[in-house]
Amino acid sequence: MAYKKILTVQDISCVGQCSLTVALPVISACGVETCVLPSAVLSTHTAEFKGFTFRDLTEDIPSIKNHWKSEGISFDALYTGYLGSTKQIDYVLDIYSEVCKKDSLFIVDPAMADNGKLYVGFDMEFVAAMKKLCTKASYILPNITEACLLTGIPYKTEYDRSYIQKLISSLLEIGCKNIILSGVAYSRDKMGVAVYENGKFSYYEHDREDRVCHGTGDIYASAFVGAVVRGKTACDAARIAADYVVECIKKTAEEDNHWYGVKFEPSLIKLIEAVNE
Ligand code: PXL
Repeated sequence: MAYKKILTVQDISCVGQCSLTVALPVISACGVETCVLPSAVLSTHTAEFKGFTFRDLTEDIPSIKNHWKSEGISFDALYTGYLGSTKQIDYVLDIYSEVCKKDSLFIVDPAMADNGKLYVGFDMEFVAAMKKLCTKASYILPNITEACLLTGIPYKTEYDRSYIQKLISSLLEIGCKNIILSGVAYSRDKMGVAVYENGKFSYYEHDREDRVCHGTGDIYASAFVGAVVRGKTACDAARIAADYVVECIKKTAEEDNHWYGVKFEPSLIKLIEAVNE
């Protein structure tokens, strides 16, 4: 197996089982060297915690990148998650052109919204910048809310296949390449992911867990990245990531008051097995 080195750029939420505290263990478990660039440090994530601290690290990014350049460091893949400002998006583009290899994969999770709403602290200017980033990526991993914001299509909670096709074709029209659209449910007891890769469309469906957990998007994206960097097709990586998230939600649901995140650690062994199959 070729040993791959990835760079992931996203925040550190010290408590909350999301962003870098998920990406680092999950991608490493997939057998991929995981280098990190923290976009900000927060005491917790911003969903439901009150009074969190936020240290923006935007101005550290250019000097970190320049040091890597002077050391001749480069990456086989770049994966971005939650970014703290529009300026960071421009800096990420510099990183991609200056310290990634020519054929590096570029995976963007446009982590900025869910359930029809932008996360605290984001606005439409940020959405416009994220749209630009998405058009440069090899793969994007939006949920339905994010796909709506990127395309201007109104958000719906009930829809049919033609709505999902429309979201995907609009993402292609704005210049996105390969699309992994998560949280696509055509019935009450099922959940799924719609994948568009190299002109082919597929849909992976699995049982829906009743429990809603914060942070499943980050776990999903990190497992997808680990699997795809290990050479799986987008379709297989999407299935592996979805099955892993279902396991993590089941573990989380064993306890009533684990409200701020997903217990992703106990099922890492299953992810490792799936990625190495
Ligand atoms: O899970 C996405 C995420 C990442 N980082 C921070 C967040 C969120 C979602 O709320 O607040 C800081």
